[in-house]
Amino acid sequence: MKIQINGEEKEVLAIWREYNKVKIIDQRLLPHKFVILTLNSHRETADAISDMATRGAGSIGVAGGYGLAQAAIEAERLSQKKFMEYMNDAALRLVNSRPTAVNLKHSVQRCLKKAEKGSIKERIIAVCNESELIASEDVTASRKIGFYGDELIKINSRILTHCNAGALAYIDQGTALSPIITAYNRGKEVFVYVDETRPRNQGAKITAWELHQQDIPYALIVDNAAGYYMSQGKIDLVIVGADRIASNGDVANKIGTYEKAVLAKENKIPFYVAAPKMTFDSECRTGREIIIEERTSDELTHISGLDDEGNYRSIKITADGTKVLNPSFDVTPAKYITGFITEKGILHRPFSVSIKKAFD
Ligand code: RUB
Repeated sequence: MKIQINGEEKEVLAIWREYNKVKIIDQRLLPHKFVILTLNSHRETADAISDMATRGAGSIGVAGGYGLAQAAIEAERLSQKKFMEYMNDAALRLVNSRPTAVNLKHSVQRCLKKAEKGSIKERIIAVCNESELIASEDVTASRKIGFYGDELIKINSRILTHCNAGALAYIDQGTALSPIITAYNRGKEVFVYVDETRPRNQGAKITAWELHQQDIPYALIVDNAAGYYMSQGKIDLVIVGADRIASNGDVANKIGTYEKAVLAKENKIPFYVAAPKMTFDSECRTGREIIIEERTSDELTHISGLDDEGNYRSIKITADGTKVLNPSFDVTPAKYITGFITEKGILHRPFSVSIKKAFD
C-alpha cells in the first residue's frame, strides 16, 4: 500500500517479519499517528492481536503464523519434546487471542504442522517458511480478488462497504477494497460509501484513510445512513469482507453487516462478500456454530481521537455505570448474499456446492 507520511510517499505493508521480530502498523492510532510497532516475542504478538494493534481477518492470520515462527525461534535450545510442548502452548495462546476470524486458526494450524518433523533447526526453518508462504499467498489472493471483483463494478458504480477490509486488514490490497482499487486503477469512476462502523470506527478511521491515500472518491456516512442511501437509489453494490464463512455460505463479519445485507435485499442491491480460501471454514456447517467475540465496554463508553490542540485523547461519552453489550461480529445468513468474490473467481448459489468445488 502506498501512503503519504510527512509529504513523502512510502510503500508499506500492514505486517511483516524480521527474523524473530514482527513489525506491524499500529492500527489503534490511525489515522492520526503512523507508528510501526516491534513485537519481540510470540506473547507480544498474541497481545497485539487481542488489543487490536493489528486487526482484520487476514492480518491477524499472518500475525498468528509469524507468532508461531517467533515461538519456534524462542524454543531453539529445548529438547524435541519440550520444543513441541512450547509450540502447542504458543499455538493455543495465539489462536485464543481472537475467536471469530478463522484465518488465525488456519494459519496457526498450518505452521504448527510444520513444527512436527525433523531436527529442531529444520523445524524452525519449516515454520518460518510456512508463515512467509501464508503472507505471500494473501498478496496473490488479494490481487486475484481484485481481478475477479472488478467485473462486478460498472463505470460510475456507487459502492457501500462496512468496517475495514482494505490493505490494513489483508495484505496487500485487502479483500472488499481490492475490486474497488482494481476498478479505479483501470480507469473506472467509482464512489464509495464508507460506514463509520461503530464502536471502533474502523470505517471512519481506516477505510476512509486508505481510500483518501489512493485518491478514490468516497464519503464517510454514519452506520444508520446506509438504508437511507439505498432507498434513494444511490447505492448500486455492497462489498464487505468476512471473518469466517460456514460451509452453507453464512458469513460472520463486523457487527452491522447483517443489517446492511437485509437492507440490500429489500432494495434489490447486489450484496457481495470478498474473501480468500483461508476465511472459509469447512468444519463449520452453519453460522450458528460461529463464536462471536464480545469486546470490552469501554469501546462504547469512550471515544478516541485528536483534541483541538492535536493531542490524542480518549474521552468518556456515557454516564458512570452505564451497562453495555458489545458483540463485535454478527452472522449474515447465506440467503442475503449474492455471491463470494474469491481468488478462484465469483462463487454463486448454491453456496454449499460452489464453496466445496472451489476449495476442496
Ligand atoms: C474486521 C472485519 C473485516 C474482516 C475482513 O474486524 O470485520 O471486515 O476481518 O477482513 P476487526 P479481511 O476490525 O474487529 O478485526 O479483509 O482481512 O478479510
